[in-house]
Amino acid sequence: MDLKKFLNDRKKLIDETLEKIIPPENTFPPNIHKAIRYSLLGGGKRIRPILTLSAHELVGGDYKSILPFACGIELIHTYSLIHDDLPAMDNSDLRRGKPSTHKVFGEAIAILAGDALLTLAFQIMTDLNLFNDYKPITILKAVHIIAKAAGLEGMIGGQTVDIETQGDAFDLPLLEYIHTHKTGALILGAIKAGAILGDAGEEELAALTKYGETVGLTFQIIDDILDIEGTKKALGKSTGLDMVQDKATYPRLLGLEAARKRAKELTEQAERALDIFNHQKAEPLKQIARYICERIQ
Ligand code: GRG
Repeated sequence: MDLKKFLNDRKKLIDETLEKIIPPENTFPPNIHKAIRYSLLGGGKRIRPILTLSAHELVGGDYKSILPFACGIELIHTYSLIHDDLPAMDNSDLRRGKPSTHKVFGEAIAILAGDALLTLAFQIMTDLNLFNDYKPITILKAVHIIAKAAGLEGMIGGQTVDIETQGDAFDLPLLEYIHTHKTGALILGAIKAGAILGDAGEEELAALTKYGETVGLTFQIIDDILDIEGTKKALGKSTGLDMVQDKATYPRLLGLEAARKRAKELTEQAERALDIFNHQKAEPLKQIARYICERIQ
């Protein structure tokens, strides 16, 4: 399997769907619509919706019928990036290779664009068209998973602890709470929602949950490593912020080498979790796990 082509093809489909589901630029009021399009389109790896589509396919679903739902998760992710870049949060000037949303549109519009993306995501994930192909209870369960992942029990919980513990001494349990919630929860939620929409059986869902937990944590460990080793140009965002902001990160607790080793161990666990599936069908998710561990941008 050619992973690069697979990711590019899926990204293209996701980008086309995003373009269809968000309002045109000239919609009134213009500034917020411009800000939404600026932050959402033309950048981003789209890894979360790709994971949703792949988990859905792995349990026998047709990924094309959940494209808008998967894009809803990308909207939530983009909102989190806009808010994360604000001066009150990470205070970052660069995102996806461009000036951050608040740098171009001002803080008020950036906050509102984030809020609008979050609510629009739930509007899209509950669009009536989805009810032609999926049972209401299945859609409800998938939306519930995403709400939990994005909210207090997930991303917001993690972000809160991340911010409130800056400058403090930290240990592994605190670090893993931050990572599994701030970043891991939405990645895990994206995978579980795809599986649930595909009517995954209990064993399948447990395997994909283990996969999602390990891949989600790996994603943030690598993000921490790239904050030290990566370049602004390749990443399209500012680097070195973790050290300046005195943040709890894997490399700071364990050192770079041990952080990489932990990411590799987790990736092996992620791949093993998928052993219950047909080898060929599980290949995309296995390769995505390796890509997350080895990514350089
Ligand atoms: C509600 C005010 C308010 C703020 C919320 C929840 C939140 C702020 C921020 C979420 C935390 C966050 C942004 C975590 C970082 C996750 C991460 C590694 C982002 C980068 O993801 P990639 O590499 O980015 O997938 P692209 O650009 O490829 O989509």
